[in-house]
Amino acid sequence: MIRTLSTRRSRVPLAVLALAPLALAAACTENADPGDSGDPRVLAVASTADGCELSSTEAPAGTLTFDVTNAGDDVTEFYLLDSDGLRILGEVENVAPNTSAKLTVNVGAGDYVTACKPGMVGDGIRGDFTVAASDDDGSAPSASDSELVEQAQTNYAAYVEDQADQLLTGTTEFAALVKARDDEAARALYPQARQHWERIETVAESFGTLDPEMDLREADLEPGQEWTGWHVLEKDLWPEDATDYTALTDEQRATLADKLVADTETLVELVNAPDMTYPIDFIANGSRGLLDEVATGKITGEEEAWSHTDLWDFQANVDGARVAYEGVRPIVLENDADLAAELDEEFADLQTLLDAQREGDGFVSYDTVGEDQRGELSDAVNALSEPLSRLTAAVVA
Ligand SMILES: [Cu+2]
Repeated sequence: MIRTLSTRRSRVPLAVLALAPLALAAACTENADPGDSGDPRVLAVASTADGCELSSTEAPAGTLTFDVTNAGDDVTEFYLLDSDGLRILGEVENVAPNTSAKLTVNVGAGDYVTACKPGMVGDGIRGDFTVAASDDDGSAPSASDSELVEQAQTNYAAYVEDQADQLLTGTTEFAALVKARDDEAARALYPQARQHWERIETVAESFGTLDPEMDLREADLEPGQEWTGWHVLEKDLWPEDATDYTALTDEQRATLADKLVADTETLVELVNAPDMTYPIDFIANGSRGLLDEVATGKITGEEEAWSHTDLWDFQANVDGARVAYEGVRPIVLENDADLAAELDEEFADLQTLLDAQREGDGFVSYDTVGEDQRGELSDAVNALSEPLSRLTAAVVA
């Protein structure tokens, strides 16, 4: 694993993290000042404690400039994300109160999501953004290879931070439910909170013991090793299939839940370290690594042995693999366009099979997925795995 990491300094004190507001629903509205130039590709963004207002929520394709003004009391960030809210196309960080900063990004026609993150923690205040087709297709023909690499690395670091922030929000909420013995709500939140972990699992794995402390499965416990993390609580929330199981005491639950939150805070600190970078080959290898996670842990149903929420993890690993791939795709397009076409197709095929297993806002229980369907999923993972194994060579070429 290649990573650069020096100080463990967080940008915000942990006490502030614990108080981060849950700002999910506020939407961007169109009542901010219009861009002063009258240019439809220049958008004004007003970030406040609980708002993220754009002068317009649509623009023509091409080079867009977001002029972000921070009218709140906390340092803020602004992101432009893909329509699924995962992959970051561009971001500005560290916008101090009463200052402004510009994000310039080439954007093609399509649906996107904008987000302001006052306090630089939590889920952010998200809204929809539409880019209409124009005579400019939003590609950046002049970008050199080194610029594409630089951009992919910056955007990937921002994606990891964003997922870690959302993981902390979800984990904090989950821990509180576990401690309060609100088991029904904890069971509902468990797979949702964990998807942010599974999307960046290969990054978490690069941080020494953090991964086993947070995500170790009972079957992988070594003699004498203490079992902590998500899956101990999973078993206590779904003890139905366990034999001779002794439920956790209130105190045991509290200790485990508090440790899970503390470990997540550590993860957030690590990924927010100012000089944390992910080299381009780390990103490409991470894409394949996440797909390997699917092949070894999710297809078999080993990851969520008690909750059977494996398909959520499956989807999250695939999300993470796809985001990493799409981030480096402009480089692949230049170096090996056939490989890009093959990967696009295999990712789409696998997604079609996963979509067939959706139920409500999630997925069916994995113990109801028959051998035939598991076999189909496994074949699609293998079909994607082969071209994905050639990704790193294509981006460092
Ligand atoms: Cu996992």
